[in-house]
Amino acid sequence: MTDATPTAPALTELLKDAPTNWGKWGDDDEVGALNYLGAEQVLAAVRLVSAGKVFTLQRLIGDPKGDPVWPGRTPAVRTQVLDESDWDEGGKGAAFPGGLHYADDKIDAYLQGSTQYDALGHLWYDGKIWNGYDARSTVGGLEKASVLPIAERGIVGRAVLLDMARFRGKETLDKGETFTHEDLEQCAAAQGVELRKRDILIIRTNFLQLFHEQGDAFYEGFNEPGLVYSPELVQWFQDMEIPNLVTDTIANEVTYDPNNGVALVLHSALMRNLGVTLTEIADLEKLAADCADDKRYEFLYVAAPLKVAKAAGTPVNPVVIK
Ligand code: UVW
Repeated sequence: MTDATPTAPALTELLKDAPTNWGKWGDDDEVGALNYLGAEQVLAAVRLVSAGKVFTLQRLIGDPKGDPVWPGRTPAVRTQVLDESDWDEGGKGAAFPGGLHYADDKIDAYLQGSTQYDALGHLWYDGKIWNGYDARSTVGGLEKASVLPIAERGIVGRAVLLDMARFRGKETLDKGETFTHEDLEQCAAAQGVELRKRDILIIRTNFLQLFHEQGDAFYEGFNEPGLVYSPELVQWFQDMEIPNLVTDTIANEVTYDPNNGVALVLHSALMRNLGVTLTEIADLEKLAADCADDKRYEFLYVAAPLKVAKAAGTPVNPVVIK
């Protein structure tokens, strides 16, 4: 994947005055803005549960219709290692006392190849990752700000769904379509939900529906829709103390900023600089349909990313409870 605009400014220049939270939670912090989610936030979120409705937000791994991944990554491959045929005559199935047979399988997958949490050290510029750690600490596996401390902590809080596709009256947002924090506020107002400090933001674009509809053409001129960088938007995330941004796109934001051509500016401004955790490729369709139905866009959100040592990201099946 190449930069769409050769004249795009360097991130060091674009973000030279941007806020950071480096050091805010100590010199050894590895979970960033998740520090905003304390016992008070957990208890307030639990009190939102009233209907007993449960939604899981992970996309299917090994979807027969294909798994959408970031260009250059490959979808997961699941391999059957053992099944009943291994106990056919001459098969490799072991003869267990009592006659036990079993099935085994394995998976070869990008840790960022499905619904996932990014580690805060997943992406950087200027030789420094989250909290100012040296980017050389990523060599051979993340020694600092890997996804493990995030997985060990878990994520629980009040989340709000912002259904940008429905708000704009569209089945899906378009390639490269952008929106701002002001659009998020207008969407929340139209949905009748209050955005509060320390909310987990879940944004629906339904863009990945086009992956299934368009086949290979989906990747031509790849440019996902999403939030677009501005200093005001970054300040809004900072003032709102947003701990976690969850989207149904592969990379959480418009891929190429239409104002300057820079790729994934918000990964740098929000994740590297503010420590906001990013959750990508969520499946929001059932949840969004239910919210449109019961008009309740706030709920308890719980996520337990897998614990993988030194990893830059890890799969997750977040759970929403209304
Ligand atoms: C990149 O940052 C390249 O990928 P993602 O955040 O989508 O895993």
